[in-house]
Amino acid sequence: MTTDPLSSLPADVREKVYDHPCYSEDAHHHFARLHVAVAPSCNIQCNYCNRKYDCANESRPGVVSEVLTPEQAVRKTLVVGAAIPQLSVLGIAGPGDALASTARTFATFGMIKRYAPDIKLCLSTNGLMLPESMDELAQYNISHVTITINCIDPDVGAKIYPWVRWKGKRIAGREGAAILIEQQQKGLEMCVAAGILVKVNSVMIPGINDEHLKEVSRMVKAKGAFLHNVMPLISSPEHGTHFGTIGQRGPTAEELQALQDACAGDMKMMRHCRQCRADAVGFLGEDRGAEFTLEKIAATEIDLEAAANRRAEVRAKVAEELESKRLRQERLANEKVSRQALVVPLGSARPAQPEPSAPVVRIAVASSGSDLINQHFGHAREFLIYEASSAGVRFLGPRKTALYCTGTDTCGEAESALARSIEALEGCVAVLCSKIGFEPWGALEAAGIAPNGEHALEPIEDAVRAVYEEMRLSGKLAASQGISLRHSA
Ligand code: CLF
Ligand code: SF4
Repeated sequence: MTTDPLSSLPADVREKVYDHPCYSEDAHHHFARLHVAVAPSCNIQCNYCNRKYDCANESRPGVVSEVLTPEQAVRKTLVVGAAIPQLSVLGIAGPGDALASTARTFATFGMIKRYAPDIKLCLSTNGLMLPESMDELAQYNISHVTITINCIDPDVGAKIYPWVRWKGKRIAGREGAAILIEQQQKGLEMCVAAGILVKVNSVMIPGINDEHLKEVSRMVKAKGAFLHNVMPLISSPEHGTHFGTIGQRGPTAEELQALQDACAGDMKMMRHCRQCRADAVGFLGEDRGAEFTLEKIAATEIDLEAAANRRAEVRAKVAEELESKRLRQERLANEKVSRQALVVPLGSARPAQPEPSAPVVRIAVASSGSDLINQHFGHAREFLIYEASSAGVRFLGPRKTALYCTGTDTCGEAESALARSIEALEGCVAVLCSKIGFEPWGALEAAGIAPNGEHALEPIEDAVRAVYEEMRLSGKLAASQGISLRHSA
C-alpha cells in the first residue's frame, strides 16, 4: 500500500514522473505547476462547459483572470519560476483547448524550451486535433499529454458532446462524437508510440458515462496510457452549462471513489487531482494567481541563471527526502514481514494466519505541502483523506472546505465555516493538524471525530499510521460511534 510506486518504472519514465505534481502523488506534495491561459478557443462543445468559464477538462468553473499572449505567458512562467523554486511543470490547459490554438500554444512552449529548459512541458487537450499535432509535440519536446476521454461509444458521446468542428464544418450528435472518439484513440496511440507520457482524464457524469468509464479505463490502459484520472462533473445552474441548466448532478464523493476503485483494478488511478483553473499557479490545491498579475510580472526583474539554480537545488533536496521516505517504507514493510514470520515458525506446515480483523477507517490531514502535517485546522482550505487499515495507509483524495479562521470573520460566518469543515470530514475518525483551537476541538469531538495536533511537522503517512495504531490499541476505533467502519476480511 505504501511501497514506492515509482520504483518499478523504467528509468526514463521515472525521470518524467518524479517531479510532475499530477503524474506522481508523492511529487504533488513537493512540486508546483503553472498553467498559462493562452488558448481561448475550442473546437468542440461539451455539455458541461460554458465558454465564459475555464475548460472543465482541466479546471474548476471560474473565469480566467487574464488570457495571455505567448510573450506574456513566457514572462509569467519565468517570474513564477524565480519566485517559486518548486515549479517543475508548465501546463497549457485552456481556457479553451490547447490544440485549437496551436500557434499560441507552441509559440509559448518554444520560448520556454529556450529560456527555462529544465521546466517540463505539459499539454491538455480534448484530443480532436492531437494526431495532426504530433510533429509539433516532437519539435518542442512535449513530454506529457493529457487527453480528456469521456467515452469510447458514440452513443454515449452524443449525450456529452452536442457538436464538434471538423474540417471546417460543425458536425452534430453521434457522428460528431464518433469523429472525436476516433481522433482521441488515434492520438493516444501516436503519443504512446512517440514516448510521450499520456494521462487520460474522464469526467464522471452519473447516469451517462459512469458505468461506461470502466470500459474506457480498460481500453486506454491497453493502449498504453500511464494514468487515468476520473474527475467528478461539476455542475451548477449558475454556470450556465447545458448540464447545469437541466439539473444533471455530479457524483457524490462515495460514488467517485467506488468508480476509481473499480477502474484501479485495470490501471493506475490519479486521486489527487484538484480540477485546477486554466491559470492556476503553485502547488495543487493552492492558487497563487493573485501574486502574479500582468502588472506585477512586468515590474519584476528576473535572473534566469539564479532561478534555474534554485530550482535545481529544490529538486536535489526533494530527491533526498523521497529517498529517505522510500527507505522508511521499506523498513516498515520488512518489520511487518518479520512480525508475520513470528506467527508461523520457520519450517511449520501450518498455513500463515490471517491478521486479526481490524477496522478500515478514514483519517483526515491538514497540510500546506512538503508531505507534512503542517497546517492549522482553521487555515485548511482542504483536507487530505487517507484510508488506514492493518494493511497500511493509502490516499483517497482531497476534500474542499471553507476557510474557518481568517482572523476577520464575524462570529456567525466562522461558525458556519466550522460547520462546513466538519461536514467535509464526514466519515473520518480523526483529523490531524499542526494546531487547533479550543472551539473547533470541542465541535469535532461532539461530531465523533478525534482532533489531533500531536504529530505536527511529521511526514503524513507516518503520522496517519501512528494515529491508527494508537486508536486501534486503545480500543477507540471499535468504540467509535456514528462512524461507518468497514472491516477488512
Ligand atoms: Fe496542468 Fe494537467 Fe499538466 Fe497537471 S493539471 S496540464 S497534467 S500540469 Fe493536474 Fe490540475 Fe488535475 Fe489537471 S491537478 S486538473 S490533472
Ligand atoms: Fe469546454 Fe474544454 Fe469541452 Fe472545449 S474541450 S467545450 S473548452 S470543456
